[in-house]
Amino acid sequence: MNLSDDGWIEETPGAEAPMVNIAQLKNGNIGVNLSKIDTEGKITQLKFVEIEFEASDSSMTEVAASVEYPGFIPLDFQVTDLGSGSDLYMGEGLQDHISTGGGDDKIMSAGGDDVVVVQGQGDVEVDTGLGDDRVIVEDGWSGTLLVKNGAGSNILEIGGNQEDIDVDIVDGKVEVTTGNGSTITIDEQHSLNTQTGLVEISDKGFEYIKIDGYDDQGLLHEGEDAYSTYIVLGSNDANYLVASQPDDAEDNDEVYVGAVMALISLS
Ligand SMILES: [Ca+2]
Repeated sequence: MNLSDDGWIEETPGAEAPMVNIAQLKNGNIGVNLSKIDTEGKITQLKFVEIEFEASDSSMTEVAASVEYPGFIPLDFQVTDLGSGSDLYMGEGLQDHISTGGGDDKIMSAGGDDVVVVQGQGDVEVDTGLGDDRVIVEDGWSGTLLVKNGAGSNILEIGGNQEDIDVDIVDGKVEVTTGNGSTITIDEQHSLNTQTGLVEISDKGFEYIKIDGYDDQGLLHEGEDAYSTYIVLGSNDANYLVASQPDDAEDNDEVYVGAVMALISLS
């Protein structure tokens, strides 16, 4: 895009078209979402901003901003930004977007396709409930995180440099040690299929963990070099793991299946 002198944005021929959605959120604030559409019609999420409008003086305040809103977002999320203190938060049976703001938080996001963003520092428990939920651990978070999901297509994203991420099974639970030594414990990631005798990813587990690619100097690969790694978590048992192509994976991304013994089927 080029910025012309009068402030209008002219579209560069052949470039990806921007798309802006503006809608009122359920908490009364205004949600503004920016995404782009490539020449093949694929939509890429760029930025979401929540704005509080004060009618008495027509002032607008940015309440929250994130790149991480998933995909082409419906703007009817119930958006909640918790503060830096230790919060106990019970979501509703609809689409919650909850940011912890740090602290020893306990989040129950209940039904709906929820997004929970874990931030700052603290010992956090997240129960996403039923639905296709996404737990995003922000770059810079430290502490302990215990995640329980209900049934659904659940995804875990871990921000920051995770080139040295470590995954282990402790007392039957998956324990992820992140690049800064924090631990993420995942309850009921695996379940035994009694018919095959093989251990599978349970419907309460994460379909995959998404991390971004960093270079040898510890810098995030950006632009054309940017890529993400999708980790499908096996266990120490004989596994049957299905590594389906993640919806948001692109050409240069890699899907990594981690297991001691695994029968792998790509679909
Ligand atoms: Ca908090």
